[in-house]
Amino acid sequence: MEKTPALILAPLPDFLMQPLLAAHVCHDYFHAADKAALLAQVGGEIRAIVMAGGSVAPVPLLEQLPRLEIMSVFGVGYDGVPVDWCKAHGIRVTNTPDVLTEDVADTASALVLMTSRQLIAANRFLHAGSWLKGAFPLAHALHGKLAGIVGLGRIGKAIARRLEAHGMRIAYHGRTQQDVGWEYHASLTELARAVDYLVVACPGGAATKHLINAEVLAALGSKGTLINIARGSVVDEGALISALQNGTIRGAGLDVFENEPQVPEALLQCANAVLLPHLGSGTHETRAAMARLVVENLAAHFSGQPLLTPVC
Ligand code: 8YV
Repeated sequence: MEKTPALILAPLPDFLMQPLLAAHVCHDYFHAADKAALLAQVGGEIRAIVMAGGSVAPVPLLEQLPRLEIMSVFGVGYDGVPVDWCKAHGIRVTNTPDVLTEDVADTASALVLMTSRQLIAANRFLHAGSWLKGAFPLAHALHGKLAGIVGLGRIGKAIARRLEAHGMRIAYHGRTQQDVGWEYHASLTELARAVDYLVVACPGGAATKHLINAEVLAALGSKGTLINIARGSVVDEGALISALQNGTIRGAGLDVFENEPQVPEALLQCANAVLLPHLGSGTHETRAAMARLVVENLAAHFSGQPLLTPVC
């Protein structure tokens, strides 16, 4: 079968690039020194785009790809894809749901544990030889505490189940109340006021940009901790830094940032923040399953079969 031309918008791992190269003529837009020249040269041929969860495909770029048929996202979050524009132009979009749910939920519950029990600081304390001089300070228990999930989708529910196993009570906020046993808060600020841990698990994009703002952080309060495994865009990072610096909130556990991989120096300096380099889905097993979905969705499309995990 003839290889279809594809545009690669993100740095992708080898185990994904190999099968992509076997089926497509891949043009590396991400690493191209002269992106405009690359588009001028091959834009007219491109029939597929492959991108990551955090990457963005702006409309002006897509407008230069008149033969584009499908965009395959190596990630569950497709906030970087202009989905309405794709629908209007008959362009299919796929993502990688479900296969990463458990790993991302593990990361969220690890951040809850690391922030509550001060595990990162405790590790540093021991490596520094400080145990010989005295005991590590007491931390905070999880059992009996209230966790508020923002966005009770598949990942949000998997996080809630894990936190229940730690003896926590669960509440949630989202657009609609769901048929679950957990307490619903129609107001995000009220949820923040009620909980000890506010865990962000909603999609990114314009609809949720800076949902967690100064007002929500003030409501979370000095005994509250913010956890974010969703998208950096959901949290007003400037307001979060101020809240961490001033003790408006007790701490934060973050896997995602507004401008990755750039993390503001002021945030790096916050001792009350546990920071991870967007590794929520970063296991061999899950990334391999995600890569398979990317490749199989493209193969299904170009052989006229139904898509495995369509967004539209
Ligand atoms: C990945 C993600 O880190 O699924 C998502 O939306 O952001 C992550 O799982 C990313 O897509 C892989 O580069």
